[in-house]
Amino acid sequence: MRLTETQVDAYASDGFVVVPGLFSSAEVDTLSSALPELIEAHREGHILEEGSGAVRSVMGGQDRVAIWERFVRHPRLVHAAAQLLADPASLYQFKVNTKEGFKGAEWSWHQDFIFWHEEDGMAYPLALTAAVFLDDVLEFNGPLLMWRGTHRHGSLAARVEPGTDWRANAQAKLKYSLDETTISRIAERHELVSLKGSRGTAVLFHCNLVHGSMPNMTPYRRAIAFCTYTSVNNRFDAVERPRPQFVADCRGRAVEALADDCLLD
Ligand SMILES: O=C(O)CCC(=O)C(=O)O
Repeated sequence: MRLTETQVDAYASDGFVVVPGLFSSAEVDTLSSALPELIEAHREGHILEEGSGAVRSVMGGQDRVAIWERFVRHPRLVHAAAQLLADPASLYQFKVNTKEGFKGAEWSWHQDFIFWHEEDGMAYPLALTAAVFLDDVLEFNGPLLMWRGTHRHGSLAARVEPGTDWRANAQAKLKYSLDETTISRIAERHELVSLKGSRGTAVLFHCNLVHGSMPNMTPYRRAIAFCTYTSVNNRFDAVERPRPQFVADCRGRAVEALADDCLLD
């Protein structure tokens, strides 16, 4: 699949592009029904919600469940990522954030690149994430909130929470988050967008886009699968405490895309 010129332009100016119906209902059914298997098969990748102990995120584990391995190599994702990166794409991170009904907590305001730069030595912001909705994302169940066009500011100064455990990077209070003064300044110049859509919708967003999400106060789960791709020409510098490869794959190997019907056969 190739994105249209309009979609490429939207990504360049807004820092994200929404592609409704990128995956069909049958494809999402397949993925959704394989989610419990992924969660069960890859316990070491769990991040739990504070308090309830519900699974907040499962990081990696795609190599343990065939359908998820096919998903990260799906040509609609891999080719779109390569097109926007203008380079062959390497899979750097895969995760599913489940945001369970009544239990899913917020994700504070942040940019992604600073995590990858500080924790994994990613040299350049040549990375994007494809977020694929596994559930209908409503205005009520904790949609992704994005400040349009903020990727153009580069890395903004983040507040740093102490801690070395990789799980702390993904708690409601994130390790590198943006403070109220920074967000208030952003609000003067940028529009805030809430990314709602039916299951199967995908959003591709730049690694310096400011984003977050609110808690899920409803009974409706909001699971989203995130595949982060980086350019094979990006560089990773050595870091003191490398994170597990299922959290950050820094090998820079080009992903070989599969056939378009790989989720259905
Ligand atoms: O799942 C969410 O609501 C937000 C996830 C997010 O911001 C991230 O993984 O960078």
